[in-house]
Amino acid sequence: GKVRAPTHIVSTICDDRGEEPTYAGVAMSYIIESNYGIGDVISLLWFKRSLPRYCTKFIEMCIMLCADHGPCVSGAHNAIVTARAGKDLVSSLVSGLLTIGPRFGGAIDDAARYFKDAHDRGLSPYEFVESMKKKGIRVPGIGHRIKSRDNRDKRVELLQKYGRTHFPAVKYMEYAVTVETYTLTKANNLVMNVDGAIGSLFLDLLGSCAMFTQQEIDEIVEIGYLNGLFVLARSIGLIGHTFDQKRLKQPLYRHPWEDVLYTKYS
Ligand code: Q5B
Repeated sequence: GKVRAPTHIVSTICDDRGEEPTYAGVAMSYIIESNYGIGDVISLLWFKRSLPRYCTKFIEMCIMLCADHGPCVSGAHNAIVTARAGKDLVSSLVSGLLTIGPRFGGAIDDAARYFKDAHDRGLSPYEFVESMKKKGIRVPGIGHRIKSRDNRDKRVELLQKYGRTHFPAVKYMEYAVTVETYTLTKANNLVMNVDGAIGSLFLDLLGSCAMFTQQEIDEIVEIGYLNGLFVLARSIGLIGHTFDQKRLKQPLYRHPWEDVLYTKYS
């Protein structure tokens, strides 16, 4: 009989061998003719299934709301400095992307992990936050440099409103709200941030749309899919900042001496 040569790569999301590529088995022409959006494409390529419209709209909201947050944030700053050093688009983009991590934009997966664990173990906000403090870990999804109790993050409000209106259940997001209520007793800027809103609401999406088994949810949270939403979204803004600097023909950036404390002591 025929002997199948062993393959070096196993791949399950996109098949390009036929007349047209398929995303998780769905043909490209069907995707276009059925008016699929970017949320549908993400659900096919990342989650390998077609999610209901309220879920794909939520994914699209995350992408739109996180696309940019001005020139002063870590990622945009890096992309701007790199573009002004005369580097190309890809270099400017990746230099911005490399700042995404536990403090900036990349706290979504950890927010989902910690909120899920604390909620499922029945910890009160006090028990959860104080146990994190004892371990010396900042609560992912909580805190912002410029947002505060009196200057709420509109993106968080829009996401919460969408979840409360369209999701069958929002227990993780409501738990995160109770955590925020507690952290706000400690400092005014310990609000739920956009990472916390997306992390907690995505848990609710996964748990309540009846499209994922518990094992699949645990795997998504463990692998860490959700920072991908911020990475993808913010790439749009970082590319925009790069074009902006080049269009404006901005010169090489040099940080002013006046803004550096030169000292021998720390
Ligand atoms: N404290 C975000 O800190 C920030 C605490 C906390 C308990 C916390 C901090 C943090 C968790 C990571 C997170 C996503 C670094 C943020 C984003 C996208 C963005 C960005 C943009 C965009 C801000 C002062 C005191 C200390 C700390 C305590 C702070 N956070 N305690 N849990 N979570 N959060 N990141 O203001 O006693 O003095 O030692 O790490 O979720 O990235 O727009 O800019 O779209 O681009 O610099 O929105 O919260 O304050 O670090 O000096 O802390 O507060 O322990 O207490 P800050 P720090 P103490 S959204």
